[in-house]
Amino acid sequence: MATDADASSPQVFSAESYFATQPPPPTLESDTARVREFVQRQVHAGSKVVLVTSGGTTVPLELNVVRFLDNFSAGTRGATSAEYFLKAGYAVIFMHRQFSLQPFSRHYSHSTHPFLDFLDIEDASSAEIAVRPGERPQLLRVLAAYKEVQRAGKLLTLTFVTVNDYLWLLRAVSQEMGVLGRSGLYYLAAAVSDFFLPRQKMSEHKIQSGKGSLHIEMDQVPKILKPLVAEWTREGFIVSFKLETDERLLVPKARQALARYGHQVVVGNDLHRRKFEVVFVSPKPGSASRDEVDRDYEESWLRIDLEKDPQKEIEDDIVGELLQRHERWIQSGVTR
Ligand code: 9Z3
Repeated sequence: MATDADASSPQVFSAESYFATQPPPPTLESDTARVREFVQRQVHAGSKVVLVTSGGTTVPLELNVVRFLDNFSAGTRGATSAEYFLKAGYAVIFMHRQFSLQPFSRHYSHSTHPFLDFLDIEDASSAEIAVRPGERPQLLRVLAAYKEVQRAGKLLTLTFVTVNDYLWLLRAVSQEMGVLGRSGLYYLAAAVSDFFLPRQKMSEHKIQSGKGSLHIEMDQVPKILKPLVAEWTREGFIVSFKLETDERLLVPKARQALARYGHQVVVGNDLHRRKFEVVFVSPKPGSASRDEVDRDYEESWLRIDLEKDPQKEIEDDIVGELLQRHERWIQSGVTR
């Protein structure tokens, strides 16, 4: 086991050795205090709480970071799902990559629906600006839902950028959510890097060109679901996402994740089909002991027809399905 990362040897980081050697983000303490306060308030209100993680993570290559690795995720799945959870009455901890999409404001993102395009200047001298009539019904719907969520204090937003920020924050949030017991739901839709460069191996300054090529050996990010399920939040209902580009791998990889970590659901999605098709993979009822490696699994596919209904968002149905499963989980009172 790696206990102390040095500059040369390849490391196999367990979660434990990771947190012992990689530094926490500076905002961790204040973020944790906000989460604690939010969770307490929801416990008093008797609300169910979902943690939604969303967006990609970066992997910096230098300490004075000029370059980093990133991935494609815009945070659509997470931001959209958060809205449906809020609509269903859940309190939402929305943990997202800085500048990725957010609930409500996502409807007016700069690329899909820039807000300057639906405003008119009525009278420049008195700064009178009006929303175009055709845009009003949707804006009213989005704005009303947003204001209501703000009024009720049901949405807490946390930000990460690097995979290191993400890991520290996920640990802190899930530990704080432990008090929720079975009312806590984890919806882990962020696209998390599998590889990272430990601090001890990073060059301090900008990597110089001139050698003709660049070789970087990265270490594997520890499998964070393992301690999440087994230690940090033992009663929560945990849904992880599995992304593949070869659809044939989705179900086997999802089963493998369930066998390894013993959580409740893996939602599998193919990169190119994720807007209209996902698969839910879970242990068969009755084989739910989380310690058994040999459980039976079942899968169910969810598909929507975007040609028939272009406005439909698959997250509506993903969340709908998970609400039912979470409720059954609460009712079953299974202790793990
Ligand atoms: C997902 O699979 C999400 O559904 C997407 C959403 C990232 C595809 P967008 O942000 O995309 O709406 O554009 N997230 C999980 C991906 C992931 O990193 N999963 C890990 C893995 O596959 C396990 S936690 O190993």
